Amino acid sequence: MNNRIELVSSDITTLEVDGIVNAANNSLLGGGGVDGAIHRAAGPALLEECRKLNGCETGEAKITKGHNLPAQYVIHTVGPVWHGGTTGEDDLLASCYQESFKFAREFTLQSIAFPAISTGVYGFPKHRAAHIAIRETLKALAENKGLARVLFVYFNTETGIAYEEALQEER
Ligand code: AR6
Repeated sequence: MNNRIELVSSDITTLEVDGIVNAANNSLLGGGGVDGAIHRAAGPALLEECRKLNGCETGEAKITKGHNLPAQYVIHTVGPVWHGGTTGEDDLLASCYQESFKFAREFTLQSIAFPAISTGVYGFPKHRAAHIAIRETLKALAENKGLARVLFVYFNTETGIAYEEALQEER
């Protein structure tokens, strides 16, 4: 299954995949980080579509079209803010991946790219988050044979190393 997982150093908005995942906030109306980059690249029609979604709970996900992005769809998920790990952060982050993979199956996506959800402004420790991401992905890949490629996109070296280590350890 590991040969269906790719680690990519890139700007997620440039990827030609069926779906990209956005690390959004509860309003779904844009923000900084990867969320801001996705809204800039997709154009104002993405924000218009997001306005109709009435926000999103932490740990859940909603889907929109990709608009001006090369990706056909954007799955918006809201990761937990890190509060030290005792307020359900691990389960909420796992849920972000599970809910995103549900859309991947429902929309028969063959390729999906994830940013390192919650590990930027929201402060989730990178290694811990990478383990959760890889673990949930291995489960999803076992259940969804139509999903050919799962890309983990990293924007800093530390995140890339965290994914590599998690892949070695979870395999
Ligand atoms: N492509 C790929 N990864 C990126 C990109 C990009 N273009 N830009 C940033 N990253 P963050 P969070 C990486 O803070 O922690 C927003 O304001 C970044 O280096 O974007 O879930 C939302 O509206 C980091 O590794 O997301 C929320 O309010 C990772 O993406 C809040 O931030 C996630 O960092 C969500 O915080």
